[in-house]
Amino acid sequence: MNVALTIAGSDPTGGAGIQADLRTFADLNIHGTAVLASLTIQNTLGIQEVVKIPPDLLRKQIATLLDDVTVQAVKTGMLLDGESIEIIGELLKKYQLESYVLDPIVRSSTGYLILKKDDVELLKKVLLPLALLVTPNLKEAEALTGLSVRTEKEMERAAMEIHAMGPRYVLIKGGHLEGDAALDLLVGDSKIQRFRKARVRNRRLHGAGCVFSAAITAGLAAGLTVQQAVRKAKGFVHRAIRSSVSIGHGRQLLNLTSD
Ligand code: PXL
Repeated sequence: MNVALTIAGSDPTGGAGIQADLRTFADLNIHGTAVLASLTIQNTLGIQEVVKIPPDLLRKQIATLLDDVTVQAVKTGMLLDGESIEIIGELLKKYQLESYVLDPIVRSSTGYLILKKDDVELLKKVLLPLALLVTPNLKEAEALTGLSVRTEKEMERAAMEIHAMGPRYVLIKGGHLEGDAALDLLVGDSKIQRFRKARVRNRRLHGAGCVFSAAITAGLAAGLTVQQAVRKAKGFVHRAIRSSVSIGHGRQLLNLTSD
């Protein structure tokens, strides 16, 4: 059985976080394991509060699982503080987790600040060099580099800068770029690759970033290359966005039910 691990936050709406990651793994025929790093109090209108998991409990959850279970790929999502970042860095090394996808969440789609500036610096120092792939959106690319990232040219420059910080691959997601195509840029292996899909318009979504990085992690757990995993995940996310659903009064969620 191929096994993937998500270390992320709880989202009670099921649209993002651990809940969405596990459903994505299941949809892609991967057994999902999950360690809670944070929890949120939220509905589709936004986050009201975030709560971190005490560091010793974070460490014990990961170590106990990995002392027993072999995982083929791992992703991290919502991390709230430097101590969690340090613990995860230490354990990724200890258990030699090489297929590691870092989703560098800085703010929620509704604008709630997740990671403070000092902790973004720590994430860059500790986790970026351990990542096989990091998946910033435009705002996160700006937070990682201090550059403006609003055009295709600026995406290229930021991807190069982030690549120089140590990850094997960088995928900048251009979902919020102006224009008709959703363009993502993958840098690694001394190449730049472009992935385009027609943009699905007029959707105010929550959780697309989580589902994308979880789908890539599932592909890696199944033995795909980074390029293959990104291509397959992009198709998966595109379909789930096209059939996105409203369950409350705020943002829509990707449709992760199988048809
Ligand atoms: O989309 C980022 C994200 C990740 N993880 C959790 C979240 C959110 C956004 O709200 O709640 C748990």
